[in-house]
Amino acid sequence: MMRQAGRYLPEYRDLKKSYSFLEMIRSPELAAEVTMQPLRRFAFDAAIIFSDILVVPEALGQPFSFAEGKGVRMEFRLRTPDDLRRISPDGAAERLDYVYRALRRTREALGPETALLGFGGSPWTLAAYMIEGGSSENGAAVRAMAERGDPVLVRLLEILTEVLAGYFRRQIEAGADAIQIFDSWAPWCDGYEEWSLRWVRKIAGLLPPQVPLIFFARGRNREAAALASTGATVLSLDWETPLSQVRRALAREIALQGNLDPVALEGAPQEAADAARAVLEDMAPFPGHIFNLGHGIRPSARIESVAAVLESVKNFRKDHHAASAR
Ligand code: 1CP
Repeated sequence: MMRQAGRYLPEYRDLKKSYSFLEMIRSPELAAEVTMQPLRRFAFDAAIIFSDILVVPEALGQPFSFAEGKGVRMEFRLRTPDDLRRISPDGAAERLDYVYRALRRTREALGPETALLGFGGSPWTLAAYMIEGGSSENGAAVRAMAERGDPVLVRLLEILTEVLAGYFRRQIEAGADAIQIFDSWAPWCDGYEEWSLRWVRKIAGLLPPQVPLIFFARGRNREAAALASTGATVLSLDWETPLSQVRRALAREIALQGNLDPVALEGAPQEAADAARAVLEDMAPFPGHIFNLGHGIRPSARIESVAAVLESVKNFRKDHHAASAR
């Protein structure tokens, strides 16, 4: 449920011997280096900056740590008006300066042909981490607060919305060509419009309209029309449903990103290439497809299979262009 950067690459695991994850994301030099690692091996047409969604709660005053393999721990749980006074939006976007510096470095290192993605969590997903106090099985506390319309949750969502809009604007100024919003805890949200979508829509309205906004809402492929109503330019989808099925349920103006099952990269190269081709063929009749995994790449992905998938995508495009030129 998180992205995995280059954990499938030996050069990433080497760096990991000298630095912790948090040291790497806080250092613009190391974060840029980790972002570039896969690009040196593979001709991807986009890179996503190496960071984490939890840097935003930290900038608000709620630090976090990782229990290796055991998920996230926030320094406290935010549930009462008193807890709310422990965080502050003032200067939060500025405190994330190390992310903007990492973006600037990466933007300079990438060629003009390669897009750079900035990102952040949705207000709902970040509120869930902040209220639960870290990783949680079922989001019981945040769900209960939503259920009773708790003003602490409403205020927290307002704060997160404001800070995220500033954070994304600064990421764009620092060279991000597009922004991806991760709503990883969408599955916990009853009343999705009220507790998640309307906040994402507010953020979308505060960003420059020419910059693509990619929205990933885990487990919500079937509500694609509602996701599109946020004003996102692209929906990033998991592999629960074929993209063509989502496409048919939608107006034409929104692009779809996805949705190869990341497990396919653990298999043999030929099988991985075939699985990628199936995703491409499914969407071939429609405009506006961005090929991607349906979720983050896994540390157990095989390098040869990543290469085979990339080859498959490049060949498919070539064949397809040749066919339409005829
Ligand atoms: O060394 C390690 O163990 C660190 C593993 C790791 C990595 C590589 C974490 C911890 N975060 C990341 C990077 C990351 N996370 C990126 C950068 C790009 C990339 O790696 O390719 C991005 C975009 C994220 C986003 C993220 N962080 C999400 C949303 C993504 C999604 O797919 O739904 C979430 C939920 C997180 C929180 C997070 N970060 C890390 C973990 C273990 C978790 C989940 C904790 C939990 O809920 O139990």
